[in-house]
Amino acid sequence: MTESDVTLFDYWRSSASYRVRIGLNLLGISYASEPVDLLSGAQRGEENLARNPQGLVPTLSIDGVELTQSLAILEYLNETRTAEWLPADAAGKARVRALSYAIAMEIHPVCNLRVARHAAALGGTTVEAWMKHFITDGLADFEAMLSRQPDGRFCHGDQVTLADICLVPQIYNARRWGVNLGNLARASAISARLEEIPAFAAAHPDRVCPQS
Ligand SMILES: N[C@@H](CCC(=O)N[C@@H](CS)C(=O)NCC(=O)O)C(=O)O
Repeated sequence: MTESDVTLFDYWRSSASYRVRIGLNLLGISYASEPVDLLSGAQRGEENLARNPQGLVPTLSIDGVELTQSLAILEYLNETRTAEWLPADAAGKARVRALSYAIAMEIHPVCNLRVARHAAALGGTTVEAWMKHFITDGLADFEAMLSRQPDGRFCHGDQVTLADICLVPQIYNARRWGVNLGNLARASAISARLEEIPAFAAAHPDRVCPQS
């Protein structure tokens, strides 16, 4: 599918941006990438605040609108394109959303770099120890949620869903912070399968990292 005027304002290492890159790739939507350099604080600059009042990435400009919040963006794409990232049945939909939220609304906000840096500045922890602690706990909960349903190729059966789009960036982050994934048999196996899908592989931070 060729679409014109699609721009993703993102940062290569941002897991919320990584989710949206996966979604766009899965749909075959080609887009221009406009990096917002989180290290230099560009997210709090006037230009980014005008498109993303929370001073965050990602923002997706598509169909003449500017969308923020990665899950809202993915749900928009799911509704306006043929994505089928949510099962048709209400219970399945609720389960996929619950798995997605367990990552995007439980692990991610606590492990945002600014939160971890603030905690470390208050004393008694380091950024690395903070990340390891909350990612380990959060992924253990995720594994327990997965194990309540029969095994499938992916998080919910054999079709890629929103939960899978959340899982892969979270596993990337876990590796980045040296989290032991040894107890996450199902999540690790699912992530390994997903990482082989070209749309997921092409969204990997190392593949989109701007060359200096
Ligand atoms: N819930 C938001 C989270 C967005 C978010 O936290 N983005 C991070 C990068 S992953 C960010 O922009 N951080 C910049 C900062 O904290 O200053 C979403 O899913 O889009």
